[in-house]
Amino acid sequence: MHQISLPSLLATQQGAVLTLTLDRVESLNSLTGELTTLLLQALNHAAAQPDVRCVILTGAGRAFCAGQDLKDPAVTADGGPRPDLGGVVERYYKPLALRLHSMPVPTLAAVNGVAAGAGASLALLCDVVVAKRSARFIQAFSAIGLIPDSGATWALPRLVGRAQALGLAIFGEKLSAEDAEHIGLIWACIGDEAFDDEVRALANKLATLPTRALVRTRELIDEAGSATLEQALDAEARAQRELGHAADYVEGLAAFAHKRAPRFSDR
Ligand code: T3D
Repeated sequence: MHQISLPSLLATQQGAVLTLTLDRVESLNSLTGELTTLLLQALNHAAAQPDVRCVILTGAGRAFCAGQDLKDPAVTADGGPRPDLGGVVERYYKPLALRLHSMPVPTLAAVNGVAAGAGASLALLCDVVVAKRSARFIQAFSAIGLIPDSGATWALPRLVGRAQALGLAIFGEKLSAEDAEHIGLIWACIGDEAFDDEVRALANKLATLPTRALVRTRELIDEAGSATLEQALDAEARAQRELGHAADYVEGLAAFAHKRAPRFSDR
């Protein structure tokens, strides 16, 4: 096991799985400019490592992430000039959201506790989202007079449809992990006791699957949301052509023929 501890972010690699743990426990892992920058750097680094085949995003302590640190001077007025929140979004959240959503490996959000505001947005940009039964999702933005950001206006309606997306965003109520699974916001709600083991098993599974095909699958499903059927079919043909020439397909066929587990290696 390889571990790097940075202020507010912990990076641990076990085999092909990199776990990035938000670590500002005293403020429920809320996000500062420093933490979002460290997370972006860690994701960029992971994207360039051929031995990383899955990234887990999780939180230390009892929370996943409470969103923007509302005590950070960058976003508080404190009697001075009003902060430029658009600038904060453009500088920190936009690059982070784009990086997370375009990782060349599968991403797994392990929502260990409350995920609020931008914390929930980041989780929902991961490929697979699982949550502890005791965790809660909160679109906390409307309570402070803001709109859902960090990709939430894009991800929410895609995940749960317009009616649920608007309801969640407008009322900002706590949504249980069980209900989040029920409405299709997340992949699975997992009992608290089994959570760590099941997250590890899921991540190990993701790391053994054909990385490049998984990433193409994410891209095609997201693009298809705003494509015609014909455009989607064309995009599928292009991707299938590429993957048909890749090593993982040869390996998949060989494994099938010899009745053994495949050992995928493409990135
Ligand atoms: O602003 C911009 O740049 C634009 C971008 C915005 C993106 C966003 O994310 S906006 C949304 C920001 N997040 C929130 O509004 C959530 C605020 N937090 C809460 O509503 C609650 O803390 C929770 C529902 C998440 C959890 O409640 P609970 O009762 O379990 O814990 P708590 O007692 O409220 O919080 C524990 C401590 O964490 C507490 O500190 P203290 O009093 O013990 O010293 C609390 O102040 C701190 N904390 C929680 N959330 C934040 C925070 N500190 C700073 N920023 C936070 N977001």
